[in-house]
Amino acid sequence: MTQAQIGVTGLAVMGANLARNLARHGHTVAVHNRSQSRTKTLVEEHGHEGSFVACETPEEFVAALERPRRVIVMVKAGAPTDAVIEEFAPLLEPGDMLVDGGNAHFLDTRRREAALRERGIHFVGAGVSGGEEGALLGPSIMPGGSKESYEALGPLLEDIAAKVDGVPCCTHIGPDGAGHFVKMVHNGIEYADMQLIAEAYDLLRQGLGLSPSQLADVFDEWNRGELSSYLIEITAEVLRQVDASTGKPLVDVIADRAEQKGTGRWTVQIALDLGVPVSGIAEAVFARSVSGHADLREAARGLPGPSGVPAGVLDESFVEDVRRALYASKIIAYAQGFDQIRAGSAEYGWEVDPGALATIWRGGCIIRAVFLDRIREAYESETPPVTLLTAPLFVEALGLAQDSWRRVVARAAEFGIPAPGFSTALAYYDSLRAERLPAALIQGQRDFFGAHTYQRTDREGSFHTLWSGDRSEIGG
Ligand code: NBP
Repeated sequence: MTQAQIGVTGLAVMGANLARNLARHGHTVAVHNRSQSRTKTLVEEHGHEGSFVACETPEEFVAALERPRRVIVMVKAGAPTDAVIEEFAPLLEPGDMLVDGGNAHFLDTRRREAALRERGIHFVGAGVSGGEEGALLGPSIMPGGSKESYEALGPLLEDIAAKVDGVPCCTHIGPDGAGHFVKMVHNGIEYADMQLIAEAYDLLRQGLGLSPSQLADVFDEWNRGELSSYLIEITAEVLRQVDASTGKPLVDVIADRAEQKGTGRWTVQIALDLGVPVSGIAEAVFARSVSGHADLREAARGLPGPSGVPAGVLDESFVEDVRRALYASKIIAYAQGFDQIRAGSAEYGWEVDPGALATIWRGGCIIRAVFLDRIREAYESETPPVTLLTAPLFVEALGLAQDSWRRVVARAAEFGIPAPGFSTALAYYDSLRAERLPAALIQGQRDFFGAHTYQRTDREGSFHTLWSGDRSEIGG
């Protein structure tokens, strides 16, 4: 029987496309799926693309693999992944590698990695981004797990990953759950980026009355500059699409309720646990949540507010204002995401290299953008910034954008156009650059009702004012 270099179990759209990608790159791939029909279909329809070994049972699949075995699991995240691990682990031997390419929660990955390590099996939680097309043509791959496993897996994964300037969009991220953690934050950043683009669209549509096809032209134009990215590119395509049954722009017949699959929510939950302010990502998750609350929206529709944008108040210059505001807000969202990665890396001892991460996000994944090159440069400079906001390139960009940014947020408030992403990004920027924050007053309030104490600006120590006594201060 032919020995396969690697195997893929779970042949729905992602697994099938990854298997085809591996086969197209000259690797012999063992393929297996719980329901055999998927295996059969894959080999019947795409068998000519490379060398596949179709396996009906887990035993047959494991026997078809050269040692140490490399098994990619591409099944639904959660209980199905545990079920597959339970099924395959007893058939594997020490030194074998089990790769979970699904969207697992990184804490599940840590648990699974620890359990399999006891049995001598390398468990690799690998984030895979790029959707089904990416899986087939070149995704961005974020593998965690042991360094040793990456030595055996890396060459194959780098082979099938997207390439930018000849550099594969795949690198070893760090131990245990590091790969799935960065994939989670990647998706959180994706939420923020999409929300900001949606706000830009809404501001220009409501503010200037531009049609979807005119807006498609605007996004096409923006895609030629510093905003150039996959998300801007597809935004233009979606806006240009006309609905076949009504003849209206498709965007006007799509229900305005955005869905979320969970990774954005996880990003915010974990950020709260780590104490990292990812307000841009949080606003994006909440904005989707608001859109889905039909009952609240129905009840509140018609509440008092400005009725639209008066004619002639805004002119063409608003387009450039919105573009700059979008770029500045995007810098904030990415800076916050990278802060969360730094915090997670410190908490779990992963030593994630942010420059390497920016490098592998330049291609293959949903947030791929020219902009990631700027982030890579910032982190690879001799003095990497504490926050991306202080990298010289971004200091300059934010400086150039800020007048526009403030005008756009003010106009949005004035005309009653919701722009939570733009607003929160600007508030974060102003908070970080502020000399003093009103947190001092909050500390005073906390000390008043809960004797929580406060620190002083002029002396070391903890202090408390005797609020219900003579109001003298104690402590030091
Ligand atoms: P799905 O997430 O829809 O999962 C379907 C696969 O899981 C089928 O192969 C199914 O087998 C298998 N499966 C299930 Br469900 N329960 C199982 C069990 N108890 N034992 C064995 N197999 C089981 O597939 P997908 O959309 O291709 O995504 C695969 C993974 O990749 C997911 O974790 C997803 O979150 C992640 N991901 C998806 C995308 C994307 O764009 N779709 C992007 C990035 C990552 P069956 O055929 O026998 O029912």
